[in-house]
Amino acid sequence: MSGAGGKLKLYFDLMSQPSRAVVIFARVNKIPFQERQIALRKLEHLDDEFAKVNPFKRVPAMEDGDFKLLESGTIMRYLADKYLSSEQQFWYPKDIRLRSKVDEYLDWHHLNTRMNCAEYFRNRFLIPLIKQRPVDMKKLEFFRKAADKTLAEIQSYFLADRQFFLGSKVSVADLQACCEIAQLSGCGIDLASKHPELVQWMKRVREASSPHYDEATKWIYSTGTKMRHLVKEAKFDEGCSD
Ligand SMILES: N[C@@H](CCC(=O)N[C@@H](CS)C(=O)NCC(=O)O)C(=O)O
Repeated sequence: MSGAGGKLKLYFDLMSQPSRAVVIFARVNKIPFQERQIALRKLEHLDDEFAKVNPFKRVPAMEDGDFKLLESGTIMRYLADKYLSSEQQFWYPKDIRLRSKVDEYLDWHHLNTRMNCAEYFRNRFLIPLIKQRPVDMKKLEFFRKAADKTLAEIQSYFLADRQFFLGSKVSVADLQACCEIAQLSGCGIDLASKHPELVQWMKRVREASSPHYDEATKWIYSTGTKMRHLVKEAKFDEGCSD
């Protein structure tokens, strides 16, 4: 029922990894919300009007009546507690141990998956295209290695040999992680050769969030392919082996 009435408003851009997680989560769980698309490429996040919702000028953001909230992980947890039925509660379980495991990942996410994967993406594609200059290989190599380590840690610690982080059921932690990592695979970065189990897990997260995962993620696959092509065409990627 996204786009319909109701007092819940989500501000997002589907090109943004944390925005995608929030929107997919709300749509999969049929939480009614009004869409407020904020186009980053048009710098709409810098508008004064949006600053009234998020003074830090970032997406996603949420308004539920007169209550405003920032941070994708926090927004998903708020929505889960407020809107999910007991059958849907597995996304953010009430059980204190399971819930703490979701929180553990969501805290870890920012300085690991988010920082390393997003910086890898920015240095490999976004910065060369915006600044019209070759990839800074030293920086790229730093974040490529850091992202690789992060992915290995997700595999060995958070996923281990389970289907999802919590076991047999998907949670907001899987979705948050997967949306960030998809930014890399959307740009043609090969994850399968080094992290085959992670790729299988991403498929499971996608299936558990179907069809909304694909709908929300298709943009990064089409734009990512285009970005890779433009960086290559401009010969900004000389020395890149990914
Ligand atoms: N920790 C925040 C990150 C939000 C964020 O960095 N959003 C980016 C898009 S992915 C943004 O709005 N960037 C605009 C800017 O920094 O100017 C969350 O998880 O919600």
